[in-house]
Amino acid sequence: MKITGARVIITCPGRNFVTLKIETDQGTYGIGDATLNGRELAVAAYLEHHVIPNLIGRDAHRIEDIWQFLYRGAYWRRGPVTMTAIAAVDTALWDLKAKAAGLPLYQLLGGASREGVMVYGHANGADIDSAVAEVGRYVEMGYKAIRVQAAIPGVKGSYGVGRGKDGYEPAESALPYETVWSTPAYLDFAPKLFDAVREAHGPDIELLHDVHHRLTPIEAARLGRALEPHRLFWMEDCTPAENQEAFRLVRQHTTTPLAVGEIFNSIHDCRTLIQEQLIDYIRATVVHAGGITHLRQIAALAALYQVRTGSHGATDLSPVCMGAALHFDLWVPNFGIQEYMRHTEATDAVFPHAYTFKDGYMHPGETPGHGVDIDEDLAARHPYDPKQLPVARLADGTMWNW
Ligand code: EZ4
Ligand code: CO
Repeated sequence: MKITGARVIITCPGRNFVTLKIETDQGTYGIGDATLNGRELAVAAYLEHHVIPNLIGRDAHRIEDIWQFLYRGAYWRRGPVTMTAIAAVDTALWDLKAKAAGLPLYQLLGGASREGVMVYGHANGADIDSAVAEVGRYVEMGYKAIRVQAAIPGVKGSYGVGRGKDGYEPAESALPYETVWSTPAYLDFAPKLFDAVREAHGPDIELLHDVHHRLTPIEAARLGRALEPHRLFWMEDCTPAENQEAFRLVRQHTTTPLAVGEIFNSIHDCRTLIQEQLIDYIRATVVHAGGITHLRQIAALAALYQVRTGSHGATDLSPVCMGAALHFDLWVPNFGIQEYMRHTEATDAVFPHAYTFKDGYMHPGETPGHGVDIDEDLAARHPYDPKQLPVARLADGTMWNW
């Protein structure tokens, strides 16, 4: 099964997606997600100029060797752009191999370890009451687990909350929208939000919350403690994780479970976090962490330390990543939960897929491959629209972590 061609397809059905399509001499093709929110063209250029010329003529079955060639062979290792490009190749090759075998991808990984993949949705509110109502809407849709975010009073552009449009999509303008961050206002507000949600919806529903890298370790420890009575499923990205040792301090002070990893691209980003059992869930994804080939190494390391997976699944990860992630999730022994932020109808139309949602669980389907396709004619009708993620500043103007 020789690779005869590879192309990058960029489309914007409401938001930007980058897809790699690899074709073979068998008349088959595989696709992989290559979307890096706000930095799409960097990955596209890396693929077009530096990766695709290396693929032509290779045996598409040699997934591991191609992965090693692109990783070791590049000399300049790791980083989000490189690892997203490698992930796109890897995902497309797994898609091809599974199609060649006539099997859904999860069967090649080792078969199903469970009947369905528990997912969590996003309930966002402009205030506490609307967040509580939004949780109710997700409960009615069947979700067993729900992430809750609400606008902090007096704080411009709180993370995770839409600003008057349908659906939350943070990359909303060509140049970054400037938000303001106030740690004192947030630390005062967050426990009140979860008081109200637990009071309205009871003890059974699983609740999650994303701090989005905003706190220092000691502030994160304080929030974790304050939220212990609300029994969160996890507190996410409570402090930046470039310094993995920072989590030692958080861990010493709270039993609230911790999740980290949506911006990680390598096993080395989380080695200390996992080996010292500083986290409970690792959120690395197929698209940003080197594809299925690398993510399964991360998951295997995590399994040794009872750390479970909780892959990122925001709308900037395309349905192609979602499909591949669901195959991974159905197999991976130490699965925890999968994020599922629903795509728009326009996006789903460009990416027809076999995966389904029912009663809080998803299934990748039984279509050979990862079960996600791209309608190229429709994709071509949605040209690229440059958008970047917001930035955050403190009240005095100091740049902060968005
Ligand atoms: O801000 O994917 O848990 N989900 C998140 C996301 C991220 C976006 C950035 O592109 O934190 O909403
Ligand atoms: Co997050």
